[in-house]
Parts: sequence; structure tokens; C-alpha cells
Amino acid sequence: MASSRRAILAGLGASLLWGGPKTGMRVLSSRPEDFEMPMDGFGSWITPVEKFFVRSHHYTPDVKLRDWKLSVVGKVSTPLVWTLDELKKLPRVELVSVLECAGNGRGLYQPSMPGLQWRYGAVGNARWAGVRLADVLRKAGLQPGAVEVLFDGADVAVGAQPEFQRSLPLKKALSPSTILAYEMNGEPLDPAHGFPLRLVVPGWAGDHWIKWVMKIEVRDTEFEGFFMKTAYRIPPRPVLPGSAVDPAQMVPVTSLSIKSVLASHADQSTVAPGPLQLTGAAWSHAAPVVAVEVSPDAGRTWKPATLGADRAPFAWRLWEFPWTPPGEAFYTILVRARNALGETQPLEPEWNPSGYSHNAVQAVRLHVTATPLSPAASPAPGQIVRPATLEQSCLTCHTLEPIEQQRLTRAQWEREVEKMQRWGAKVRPELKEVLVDFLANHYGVRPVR
Ligand code: HEC
Ligand SMILES: Nc1nc2c(c(=O)[nH]1)N[C@H]1C(S)=C(S)[C@@H](COP(=O)(O)O)O[C@H]1N2
Ligand SMILES: [Mo]
Repeated sequence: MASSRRAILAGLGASLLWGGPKTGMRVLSSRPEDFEMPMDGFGSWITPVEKFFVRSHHYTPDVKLRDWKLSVVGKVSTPLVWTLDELKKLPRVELVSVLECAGNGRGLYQPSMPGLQWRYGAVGNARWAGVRLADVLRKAGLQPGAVEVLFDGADVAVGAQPEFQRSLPLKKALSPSTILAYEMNGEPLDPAHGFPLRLVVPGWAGDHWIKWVMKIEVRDTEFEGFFMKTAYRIPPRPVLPGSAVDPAQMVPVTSLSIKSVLASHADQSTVAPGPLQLTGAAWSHAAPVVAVEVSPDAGRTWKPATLGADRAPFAWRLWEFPWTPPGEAFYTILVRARNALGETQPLEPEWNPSGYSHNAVQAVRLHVTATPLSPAASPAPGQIVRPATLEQSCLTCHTLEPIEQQRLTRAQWEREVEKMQRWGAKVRPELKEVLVDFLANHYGVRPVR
């Protein structure tokens, strides 16, 4: 597939898309595009495309429909090569589902680990329309011995970075809710979200939702690529925070965890006495959310929130909780959700080496007072003088954004620089120390609260 994909990319020379951040989004990287949904995105049941988070390991490919075809190959009796119009002749399926990145909440873990520092907004809820993957596979005819289905998108790796390719076990691929979507919220997919075709795997973490799908390969052996065997894995049981775990000892992140977010009020904010409306969203995997509970007193008492009327099997549920603080005080408000299996959220995050699946109960501390303190003057931001080696070695494939959000120890920075060197970063050996010192001094570990 690499050859036909490269042929498409060759047609556009170096003009890869750079859509740029959308209003209100938190930019974790402008290129590759990694944008986090602002907290007000939790205010509507369907997340508008302009607010929907974007997570891309490579640059966004500029796929032209006239060049695009879907091929289905491997352990099938009739390999297929289809245009989008041909694909659209299969029955149309629509569903509303949450899409959440496995790394959502990584920035909340202590100790901190390298990776994009997502907080709450690497998640959204959209209406997807397309065809069942099972219908496509049936047209091609599965051969005996098929065990999994591998997907390849039109995006290409940056430098020597591993290619983003992932597989689904056959059972999940054949699930009636697994679809190849060509529409999001009633419109053709946006380029950042996988135009013209993406995989939708309701209930499973976002890394399974392959964008810009061009090739589907039915396999009789397990795919061993980097994004299956090294990335997106989690220890089967919680480990000592900060420890390293061999990927072979870990299992793939599959189902989402039960989770709720309080979005209406920011942590450590100040409000005047009087009635408040606390609101947010809650979601789970295949088992629906049945309750959201709020504790306005740091966990002593819990009361049910009211769930919104909009619901669908894999969608999030909005919730609201009217609350009048009983007096001026500093309140710690906790929120937790429960699903139909009785699963609920842990009070404390369970650390894992890559910072996946964060679903600990969120605490929002509110200062209720009629006489707010005037905010302390924030210290003038120190002018950071960047060594020339940073520009030359690091700011060629991406900007400073993915670097400056990290809080890593010197040893972690050294490993990060070496990883980038393997991907193609050119670091002069005599300047490596200077570079690592700079990174550790400016983007070092956060002070513990
Ligand atoms: C050959 C291109 C290239 C160069 C040069 C490069 N990077 Fe990267 N880097 C990438 C790509 C691509 C990503 C995004 C990876 C992803 O999202 O999966 C990335 C991501 C990162 C991240 C986010 C965390 C992670 O590991 O994904 C950090 C931190 C980072 N780079 C640091 C650096 C530093 C420091 C340098 C200079 C020594 C550097 N990069 C040079 C390609 C490069
Ligand atoms: N081809 C391709 N598909 C991809 C990715 C990617 O980098 N390349 N990122 C995955 C990850 S990790 C996530 S969380 C979702 C994000 O989808 P979104 O950008 O539409 O929100 O896409 C997935 N599909
Ligand atoms: Mo993700």
C-alpha cells in the first residue's frame, strides 16, 4: 500500500495540509495536529466538529477523492478495490458514539511521563454515518484462518518514526457497531478527522479508530507493528508509579473506562454565594452510564445528579446538579459515574508507564466568597533563551509546543532526545549534554502540590 499511498502524496508535492488550530482549542502540537477540546465542549450532547479534539501521530494527509480507493486484501476470496460511491451502495448505518483518546488525562498523572499532556478534553461525542465493516468483509468473503483485520491510513510517518497501523481482532471487526464512517455530524469527514473514510469502534479507545483508511488487510497472524506491540499497552494490574514495564508484559488498551467530568466550574476558581448549576458529561464502554453522583463535601456525602434526556448506547450522557453552597467556604466537589455493570471510578489514579486510561474521580475546588481576593500579580514570564541546538535539532519536524508541555526528569529527557534521534533528529554529539541540560532545566518535573 505504501507505493500507491506515496503516489497520491507525490501528486501534491510537499503541500501537506496544515489546517491549524480551531477557536478555543488547546494546541498541544500544531503540526502534527493535536488539539484538545475546551471544557465548554462538555456542554452539548453532540460535539461540534470545530470543537472536536484532534489526535494525529503524523501530518494530516491531503486526500483527494478522485485518487482515493479502498482496497480489501489478504485472507479474502475476492479482493476489492472500491470508490467511495461504490462503498456507499452498502446499507447506511448511523450511530452516536464517544471517541476518547487512550491518553486523555495523561497530564494529570504523577509522576509525569513523556507524551502529549492531555487533561480532560481528548474526548468528544459525535454522530457517525457509514457502512458496517462486517458488510464490507462479507462482500470480500472471509477465508478460513482469518484472525484479525489490519488498517492502514493515508498518513505517512515523519522521518523514521514508526508508521501508524493498527489491527482489530476479527470478533470486534465483525461487530455490528464497528463501522467505516464517511460522515461526522451529518457532513463528510473533516480532513483532520479522517476524510474520506475512518473506522468507528464504539466503546473502544481512539487509537482503534483509524483515520484516512485506504487499505484493509484480513490476516491469519497477529500484526506485530510498533503501534500494536509497543504503544497503547497497559500493565494488567497497577504498578509502582514511575517504574518501567516491558511491553510484552502489558496488554492492549481496548475498552474505555467509566468516567465523568465536571466542566462548568474550573478547579481553584472563585464564585459568589448563591445557587450554582454544576454540569458535565459521563461516559462508559458498551455498558451504559446509569448514575452520576456528586459530593459537594469532599466525599462525605454523595447525591445523584440529573441525567440529560439525550442518550444512545455508546454516547456520553450530560448531567446537571443544582447546588446552593450552604455558606462561604472552600469546597472540594467530587463527581463519579456508575455504569450498568456496577463499575465506578477509582478515587486515585492508577499510574501506568504511558499514562493511559485516566479515569480517577475529579476534584474541583471552589472558593465561595462574597469578597474575592484580588488575584496575585503573576510573575513576569522569564525570557527563555533557547540554545541554537534546540532550533536546529528539534524544531524542524514540529514546533516547541509538544516539548514545552512536558515535565520530565533529566534521565527521561535523555531518553526522549534519543528516541527523536532514532526518528531522524540530528544532534551534534558534543551538544547533546547542553540540549538535555536545557530541556531538564526548563521543562523539568513539576513541584508536587
Ligand atoms: C524527524 C522529525 C523529528 C525531529 C527532528 C524531532 N522530533 Fe520530536 N516528534 C516528532 C513527531 C512526528 C512527534 C509526534 C509523535 C506522535 O504524536 O506520536 C514528536 C513528538 C515529540 C514529543 C512529544 C512526546 C512524544 O514522545 O511523542 C516531544 C517531547 C518531542 N517530540 C521532543 C523532541 C526533541 C527534544 C527533539 C530534538 C532532540 C525533537 N523532538 C526532534 C518528530 C521529530
Ligand atoms: N491514520 C491514523 N488514524 C488515527 C490516528 C493517526 O495518527 N493516524 N490517531 C488515532 C488516535 S490515537 C486517536 S485518539 C483518534 C483521534 O481521532 P480524531 O483526531 O478524529 O479525534 O484517531 C486515531 N486514528
Ligand atoms: Mo489516541
